[in-house]
Amino acid sequence: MNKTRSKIILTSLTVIIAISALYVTFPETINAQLEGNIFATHSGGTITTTGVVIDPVYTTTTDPEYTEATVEFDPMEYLREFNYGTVSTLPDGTTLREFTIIAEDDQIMEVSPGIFFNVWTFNGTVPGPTIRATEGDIVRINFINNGAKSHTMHFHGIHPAEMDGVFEIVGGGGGQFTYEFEAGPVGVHPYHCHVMPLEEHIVRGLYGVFIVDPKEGRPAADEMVMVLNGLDMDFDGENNFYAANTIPFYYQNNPIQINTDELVRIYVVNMVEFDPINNLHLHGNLYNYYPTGTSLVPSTFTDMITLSQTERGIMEFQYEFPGKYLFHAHKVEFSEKGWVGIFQVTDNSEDKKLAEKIDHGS
Ligand SMILES: [Cu+2]
Repeated sequence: MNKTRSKIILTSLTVIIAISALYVTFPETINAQLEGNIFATHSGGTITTTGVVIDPVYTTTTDPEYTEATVEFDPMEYLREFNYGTVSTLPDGTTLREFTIIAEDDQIMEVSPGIFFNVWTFNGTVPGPTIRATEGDIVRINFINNGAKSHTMHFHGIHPAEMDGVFEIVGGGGGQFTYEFEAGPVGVHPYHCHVMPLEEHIVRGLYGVFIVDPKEGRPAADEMVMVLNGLDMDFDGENNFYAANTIPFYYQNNPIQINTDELVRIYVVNMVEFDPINNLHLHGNLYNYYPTGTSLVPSTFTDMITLSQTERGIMEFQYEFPGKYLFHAHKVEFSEKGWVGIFQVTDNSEDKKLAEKIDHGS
């Protein structure tokens, strides 16, 4: 017992002496570390901190010019942005839609004021771009992996085994793979990286939405995409923030503008990892819900759906009364940690009547 104690004391003394010797030898290095590190902020400014850095491999720099790896992401833009690809017609008359998707795994995103997170991205954002095609189109994805780690693109849907993005690992540093398949079935599907450890490759941000429209189309609507996601800031296998489209509280602080008596269609995909379920409650209204969007007939008329990982569907509704309406996870922990937003409903029927009058010259 006494022997062990003296060993501990001796070891501690050795460590203290070693550190002191280091300070005498390299005082400048240690002082430089106390000066703090500089971060580029979302608004283009910089902050300096000596605080704990969440991911020291990627987030520290003393170069004030450092902005290259900073993610610029606007949830309001993402909400209604659909990518139809470069369109051409194949000799047999089929529509070909080509997309280039580039994976990176060293980007910094300011997910909340002053809170930086090392995200992994498809085309520079989390989620990646919303890829959209019509049933029967040929979708060709030119995938380039500019990350340091291996990645793939795994689409949910129907396609040949070698297009599944699981066994054909694409190496970092410029590895390439071309995914090509017929778009189907009709609906809303996730795509995500499928390299192990899968949980990490997903939770860091390598996912997005793939919409397959029916040939006959859907009725005209104000269309949006909402990816329900979470951020595990301290890598303990639990989410610290939740959101619709990545930035906690974004649509509460920046309400989504919609109109009375106008059909709203939301493609919603749950990508929350770690927590087994998520849900979505709409205030002052109910919505028609189409699970996975595969049927053109809704399965239910409700104000609440429950979704497990990668479960998704299409919501359709319209508001009769103008005003502010919340939408949020009814799992209150999630809404209080960021997964909450507001629809600002405007009655523009008078404007519409006026516009019609002008159109008819009366
Ligand atoms: Cu990956």
